[in-house]
Amino acid sequence: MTAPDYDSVVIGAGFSGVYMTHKLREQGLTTKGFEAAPTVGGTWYWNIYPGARCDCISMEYAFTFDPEIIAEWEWTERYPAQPDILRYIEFVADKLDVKRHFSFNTRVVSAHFDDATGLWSVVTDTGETVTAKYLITAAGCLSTSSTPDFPGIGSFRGQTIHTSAWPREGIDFSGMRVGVIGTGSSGVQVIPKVADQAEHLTVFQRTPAFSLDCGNRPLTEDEKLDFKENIEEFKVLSRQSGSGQFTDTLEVNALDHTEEQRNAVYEERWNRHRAIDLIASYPDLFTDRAANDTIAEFFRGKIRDVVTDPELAEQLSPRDYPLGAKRITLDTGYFQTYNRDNVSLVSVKNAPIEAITPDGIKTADAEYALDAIVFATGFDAVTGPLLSIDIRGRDGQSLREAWADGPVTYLGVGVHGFPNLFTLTGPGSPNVLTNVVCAIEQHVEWTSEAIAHLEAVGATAFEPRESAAKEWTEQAIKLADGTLYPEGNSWYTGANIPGKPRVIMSYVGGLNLYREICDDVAAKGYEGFTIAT
Ligand code: NA7
Repeated sequence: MTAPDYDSVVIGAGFSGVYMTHKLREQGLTTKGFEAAPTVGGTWYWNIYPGARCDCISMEYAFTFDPEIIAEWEWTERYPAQPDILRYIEFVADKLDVKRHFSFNTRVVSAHFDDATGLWSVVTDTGETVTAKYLITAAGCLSTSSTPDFPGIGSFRGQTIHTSAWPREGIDFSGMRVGVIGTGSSGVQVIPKVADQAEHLTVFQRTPAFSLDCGNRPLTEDEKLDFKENIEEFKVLSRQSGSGQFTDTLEVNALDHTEEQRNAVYEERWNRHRAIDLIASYPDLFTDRAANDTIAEFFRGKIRDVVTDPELAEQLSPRDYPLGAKRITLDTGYFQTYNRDNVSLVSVKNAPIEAITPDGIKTADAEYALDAIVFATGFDAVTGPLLSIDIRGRDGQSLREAWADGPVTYLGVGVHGFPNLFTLTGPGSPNVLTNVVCAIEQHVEWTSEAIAHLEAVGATAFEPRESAAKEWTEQAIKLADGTLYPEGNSWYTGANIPGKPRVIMSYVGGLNLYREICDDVAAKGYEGFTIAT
């Protein structure tokens, strides 16, 4: 075998790339990392729009593998804001001393498997080419932004900004007429902040959000101490949970409770300010639409409590998809924003945006003059970051062609025909349907153990059997079909990107079960994979 430049290449320096690089080095492998940004952080480097905040509780959105990191880092708020998370990843990367393995400001443009040498050849936009035995994508799930291809988009005379590409020097909207397109997590967070500054804000809403007041607040000293003292118990509980966030579910179905009982349950959980506690209240909430309607109506009631104009409250109320089929957003004063005199809502569901004009936005029934447009229009999630790289496996087969009808993976981490490729948080793994940091820890640890095994047995190539990948993917789709996910036009199913195959992007069976399956596969000598020596 020709000697590679490195044992492994890692693409991306977010949570997964940082931890993966550390693990590989720990096991004595040479590793080269590439990262498009000037430093670590990944998604949390780019998403600096005002109000950007995680929707997992800070202590849960953190690594658990290193006692020193746990002991030395202190979160300040219950829900961490973007600057805190970026500081955290910087802290972890410095602590593990992994930055020196990365070339920053460097984007990988292609990665081709060479059948003759059995190595990956990785080319960057800075003209660098390196070879490696293992290719590990740590490219994130929400790192390829999506801006709809509105006619005339380039003609607008004012400023256009996507939430994930916010200027680092910030923007002052004072005195401006601003339009925000999109009311997903990013829109719901940025809208109150823009409203605080702009002369007038017009929100263009296609689908209303189920949003939960996150009740953010500083952490108490007791909470911080409790977490550190009970970290082992915390780890066990979060690993036992399907979502990487411990919660409790009643042992009775929602429809077996009276309306009064249900509302008491929902109210108590609403006040916990944690989305998982609400959606997991009853076992049937996400499998039975009638059960789901009960909690959806509870959320709509919360909107009516806040929004003073009943007509506006109704316009802001989601009605045509189940709660949870699109991400439940966490907000700070989102619905209150619509009580302001300088904010108006335009529903573009029935009168869609037809064009961007030099002066603003034209919908099917009106024109809106604007000085700036914010696109809170989301991401080509999960597969987008992988398919934006020209990845080619055996016989020159491209990943884009292989996934033309939707991604096919084994365990979300391996792709048939792409030897020695590991796709961290890839499609078909629990990725974004769990606390992603927990999912990352599990994927990185499983991958590093797999690589250790391959090195120990002197393997040259490791890849899933075609049948195993097909079966896994079919099962993942079947599992999702038993839930309400397919009923939401969301990025969970690729439905937000025109032309993207509509298929669930994640394994919905829970991180706990998924972990067991992965461990079992490993224990059985990597059942479902072929190992060539
Ligand atoms: P999302 O959740 O995909 O939200 C995008 C929003 O943009 C959503 O409200 C879309 O409406 C809207 N959108 C997209 N295209 C259009 C067009 N053409 N016209 C009008 N409105 C449009 O992305 P986010 O960035 O908010 O959140 C992504 C994840 O990041 C989030 O879930 C967290 O995990 C972090 P639609 O719902 O498609 O009708």
